[in-house]
Amino acid sequence: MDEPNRLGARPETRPASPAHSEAKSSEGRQAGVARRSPAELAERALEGEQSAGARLIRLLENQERDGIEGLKALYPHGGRAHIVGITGPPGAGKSTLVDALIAEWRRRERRVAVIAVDPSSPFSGGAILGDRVRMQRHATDPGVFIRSMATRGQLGGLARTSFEASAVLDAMGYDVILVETVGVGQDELDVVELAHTTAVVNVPGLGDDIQAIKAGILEVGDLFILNKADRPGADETEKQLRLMLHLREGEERDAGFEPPLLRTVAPRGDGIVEVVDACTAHYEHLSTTGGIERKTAVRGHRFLVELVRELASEAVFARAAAGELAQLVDDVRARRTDPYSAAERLVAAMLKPS
Ligand SMILES: Nc1nc2c(ncn2[C@@H]2O[C@H](COP(=O)(O)OP(=O)(O)OP(=O)(O)O)[C@@H](O)[C@H]2O)c(=O)[nH]1
Ligand SMILES: [Mg+2]
Repeated sequence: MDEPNRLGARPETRPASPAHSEAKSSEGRQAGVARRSPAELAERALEGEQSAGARLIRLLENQERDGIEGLKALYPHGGRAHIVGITGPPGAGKSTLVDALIAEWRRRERRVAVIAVDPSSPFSGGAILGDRVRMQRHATDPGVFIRSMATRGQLGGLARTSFEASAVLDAMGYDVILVETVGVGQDELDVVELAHTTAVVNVPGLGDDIQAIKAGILEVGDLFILNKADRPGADETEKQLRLMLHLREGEERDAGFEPPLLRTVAPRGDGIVEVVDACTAHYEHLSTTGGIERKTAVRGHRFLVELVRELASEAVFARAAAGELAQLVDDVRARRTDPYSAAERLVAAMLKPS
């Protein structure tokens, strides 16, 4: 490392809060990491220490203060990673594709991080297990970082945790960050907003369903993958997809870039070189047309607004004495006042100089 102390912070100056010590953590080898201050974690993460990055991501996932402090220190170092979203229906082969894509990007000497999001199974963790198994061969490669996370259904869960995790991984110097998510509703659209490049995965035999499934996400794909091209019906599905892409023409998200449709057989690695080439071409297109800045600004705006909302409401409730809140709830219940007036009073109380 040429600049061993890029953060300019002395590790000893920020003792770890005892509240955050992970005595009950089952990951014994992380015990030392758990005792580190946010500044020290950030510094180690910048030096490429994966366990420090993993620890920060976990703190952020749990919405702990130390995670946010660490991210503040890391944030200025990011902005170089290419974030690629991989989305598509359950079982389409996304994890198998990601596994093959890691191998190809590694062959090109890129460092790769993966965030596999499972929005669907809050309890079983089944898909997450699947992700781990499929990407197992990369687990010991120091140039690869794989993190699975469940959103547990909380509102904006994916948007927030994947934004924060990708900011950490970006600062850590990963060249490519792959974000895998099952194509369901809002989570999928969140990924689109997070990623520079969105790959939409399809499989043969979706038949008429394809119309319904693709209605929303067809517009947002930068490239389309027809995986399981070894399965019957691949030609028919490709024909349908091409027709739909043709209908979409002229309303491309990034003018001048025509989203390719690529066939893959992920377990064999067929078509993977072409997918990586297409991702790279899309990123280059963005780079030369101001697209990176545009996307970063949109994402930054959205995240900033969300944070202001959160901080402002926290401040309101912190200022409202517990008794005052309870009184207002009671007034609303008894219709002595209405919820609008009650909310206005709480917010006005916060805005008053203390
Ligand atoms: N025949 C064939 N099978 C494939 C292909 N790609 C993946 N599979 C198989 O499809 C199954 C699902 O693959 P996954 O990679 O777990 O799919 P996924 O989209 O990540 O699944 P979820 O994360 O659970 O939504 C596995 O049994 C894979 O081996 C392919 O190109 N051809
Ligand atoms: Mg998967």
